[in-house]
Amino acid sequence: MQITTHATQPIDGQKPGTSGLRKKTEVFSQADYLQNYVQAIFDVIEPEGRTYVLGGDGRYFNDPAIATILRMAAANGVRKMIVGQSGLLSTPAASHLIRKYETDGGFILSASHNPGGPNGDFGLKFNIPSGGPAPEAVTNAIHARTLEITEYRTSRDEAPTVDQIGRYALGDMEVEVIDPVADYADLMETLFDFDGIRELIATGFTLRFDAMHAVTGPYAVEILERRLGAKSGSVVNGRPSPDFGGGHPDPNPVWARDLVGHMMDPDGPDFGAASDGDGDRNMIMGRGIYVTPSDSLAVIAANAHLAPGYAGGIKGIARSMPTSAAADRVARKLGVEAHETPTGWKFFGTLLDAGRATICGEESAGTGSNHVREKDGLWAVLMWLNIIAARNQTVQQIMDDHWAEYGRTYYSRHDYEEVDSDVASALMDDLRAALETLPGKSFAGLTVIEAEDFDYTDPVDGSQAKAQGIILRFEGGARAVLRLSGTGTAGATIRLYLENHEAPDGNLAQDPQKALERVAQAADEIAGIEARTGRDVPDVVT
Ligand code: VG1
Ligand code: CO
Repeated sequence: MQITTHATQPIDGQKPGTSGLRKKTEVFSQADYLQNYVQAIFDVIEPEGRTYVLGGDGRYFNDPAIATILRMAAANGVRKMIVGQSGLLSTPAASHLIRKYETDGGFILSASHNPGGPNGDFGLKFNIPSGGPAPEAVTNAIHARTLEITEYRTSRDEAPTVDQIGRYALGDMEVEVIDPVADYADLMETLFDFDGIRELIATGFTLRFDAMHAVTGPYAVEILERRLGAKSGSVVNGRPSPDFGGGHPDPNPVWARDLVGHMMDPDGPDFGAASDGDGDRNMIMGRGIYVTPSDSLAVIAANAHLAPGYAGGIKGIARSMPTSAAADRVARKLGVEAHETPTGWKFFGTLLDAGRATICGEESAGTGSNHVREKDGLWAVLMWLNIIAARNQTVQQIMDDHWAEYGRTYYSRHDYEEVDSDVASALMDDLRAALETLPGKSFAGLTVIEAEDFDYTDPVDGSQAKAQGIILRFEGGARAVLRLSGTGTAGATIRLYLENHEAPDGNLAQDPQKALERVAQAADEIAGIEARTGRDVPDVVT
């Protein structure tokens, strides 16, 4: 095979964030940008003779990026690439394929819930042989390599098109194009009681799954409609589109407003769900009720044993630090380990590998288990359907029972988006500098009892992550967390996470925003969000 070596120069800013490298599409598609980054990955992972999985969420620039990566893989000595048909793979499906075929890792093209299109975002994430996102040691090495890169290699031959299933050659490299859905759907059948769910649906239980024009459409049609018998049309917006139908494929009450409308209709479906661009997030709703992701994690952990794949019980629960402590209460009751990690799925990998966590979750609509090494939107949907079928209860009844047993942890996240980066950094810096002075002081009638920056030491491999977010604890148990997003591509996003626990005999039927009003006010007085950003309301409330 003929290999071309291109001279290139380091490009600034190729530093992966919470989940891979994400940039504006126009940045990612500029000359040498993708190539530099991919070569930096290859320079770090020693690809000769190895096999990788490749696919993406189908957003704009997915196709040319697939072709570029195939040509570079061939030129870098890769033995085989396994590619989803039409370049499609959801993030959890890619993670599963990496594991199932015991490959050496995978390349996932997605900017997840960020909008797509020429004016949207693009992203690339490298996953390791366990199926999980590369840990920081690897992503740091890749970033370091981008700063010293002088050339990249690519094949002179064009890459095969990946629209048809089959085996192709690119020089000495094999390109195997596979059905992106089948392996994943088969895995789901091993974990959940498909007969039970099918029966539930056969008795008239209705559901609506909004794929938000993103990658889960084909997966949801196959699993929910074909294998489980939901009536045709239960999956809406199921055709992946390069710009997600002009929408924002983020499954939360703001961006999935249409689904919320259907679920709040007294004649609406019994169950509603949505997923994000790359299929790793989920939103769960019942008729008349939205389940916050933190509660969903707790309910799933408490009921996982009802699903065949988890019938032996769970070994531990891991949640990201900003996620509410609702799951910790479940862990305590079950007598299993509870872990609190920094934001981002990559921090769950060691715990899952070591068998110290079975169920993991994040407040950002991410839930999953040890079946793959990514969060998994449809997995969460199927887990809920399994729980509903086994308990023979509505979503509302399940939540009421859960709160009656464990109490209710009111929770909300307020996002301030596209804030001037300098203003956001100064806000965090000043807050960090003031931490020691806060305990004992009162704000909005709430006294701070503890104020700290979250530092994490991985209990399995001892790796450390510092300054992962500011935690403010108040007398009476309320908590506020502040951190800056690591997935945005324009300015900074300040995330303010709020929670307050109500005991089982307390008022379990409050409006969460009301229940959290004082904590929000106290956090704002402490951090000066409104004063510094000029924003009096958050852009997104979930
Ligand atoms: C956000 C979420 C985080 C999630 C990450 C990737 O990160 O808060 O919980 O793991 O997105 O999810 P950040 O740094 O913006 O807060 V996805 O579905 O965008 O890959
Ligand atoms: Co995602």
